[in-house]
Amino acid sequence: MEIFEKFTEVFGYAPNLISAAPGRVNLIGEHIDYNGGDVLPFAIAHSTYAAFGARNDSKIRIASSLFPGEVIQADTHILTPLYGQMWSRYILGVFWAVGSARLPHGFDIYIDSTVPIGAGLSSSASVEASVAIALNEFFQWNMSLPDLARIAQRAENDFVGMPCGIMDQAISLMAQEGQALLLDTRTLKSEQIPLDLTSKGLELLVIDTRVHHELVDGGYAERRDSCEKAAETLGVSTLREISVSEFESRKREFDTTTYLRAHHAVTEIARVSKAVTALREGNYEELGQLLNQSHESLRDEFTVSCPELNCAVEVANSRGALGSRMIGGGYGGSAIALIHQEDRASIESAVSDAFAKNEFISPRFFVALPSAGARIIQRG
Ligand code: GAF
Repeated sequence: MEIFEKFTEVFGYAPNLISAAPGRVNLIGEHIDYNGGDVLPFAIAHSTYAAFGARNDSKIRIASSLFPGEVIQADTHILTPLYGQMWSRYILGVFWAVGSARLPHGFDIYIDSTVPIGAGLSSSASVEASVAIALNEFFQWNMSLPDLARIAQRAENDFVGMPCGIMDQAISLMAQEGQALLLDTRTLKSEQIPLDLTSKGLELLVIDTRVHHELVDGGYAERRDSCEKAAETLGVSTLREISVSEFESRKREFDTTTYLRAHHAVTEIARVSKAVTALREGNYEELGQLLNQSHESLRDEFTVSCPELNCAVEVANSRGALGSRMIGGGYGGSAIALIHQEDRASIESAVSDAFAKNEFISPRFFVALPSAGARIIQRG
């Protein structure tokens, strides 16, 4: 295995443990995980791989194929938020969130990843999940997957400084092959929902616009604030607790921006439940319509889309997709299109042509298949 050799080359000895954790596609339920709603993500095959070698002191050294030549040095006893280079914070943050009292010693760590960075496919959470699952295994903590997800989220919120919800960490840890995860983001109770598009002649095409987003900056936090403010105005703890009709009836209590952002959230929460019904009934036309409505709402009300994502969605739909939408935090990254398998080549070429015509960077495509969650792949 390549990561085994890479670790050995950098640190001069063989690793004790190797873990893997996937990126994700969110089928529907965008910007809902910090509003207490249900979300419906699934894991993709692209994963982060992490190799660990136990040390006999409290030091941590981290190297990665993504940043060749750099070795980040830290110590489990003196970690403070924002320590280290940006890329290493997703790893160090998990150590910090676990707390030095639980860490008898440090590690040498090598990180490799096939999850495209900044593509809205949750590369950061896959790094956190690969570290959380490895530490849990190494020290035999027997923590539940939802508890590990909370630790990983805390790392990202308080060590990296990105006020994300829990969806990405939870799906990376809790995913099962062939299933989407219906996740209640308040309780982390979940249900696996079979997602077998292939046998229906369908597939989910991921269109990576290659426009890179940076979620640590203000847009995400601002939208989260608007939703929280709206919940406060309504006298509820999260927007999940308010129905669409009740929300509409109190429209006058909000300024336009807050209204639109919160309107996206309450309608998107309702769409997730409709999407689960559509999936259970095998009603893919309806699922496609819900993806389209989700995109329109993210584009026009939540305003987190961008010209490249809108172009991908419009062209895919005009070439026969049942429905399409941007996924993830937005401002770039990827879109998904629910398509008939036989349309894939023509949709890919039409989207590529439209991108070229608009002078956008060439997009990348892959078909997303619901894959397994975080796991230990080798013990030394
Ligand atoms: C990002 C965040 F990390 C998630 O928590 C979620 O809010 C998502 O954007 C939007 O649904 O991936």
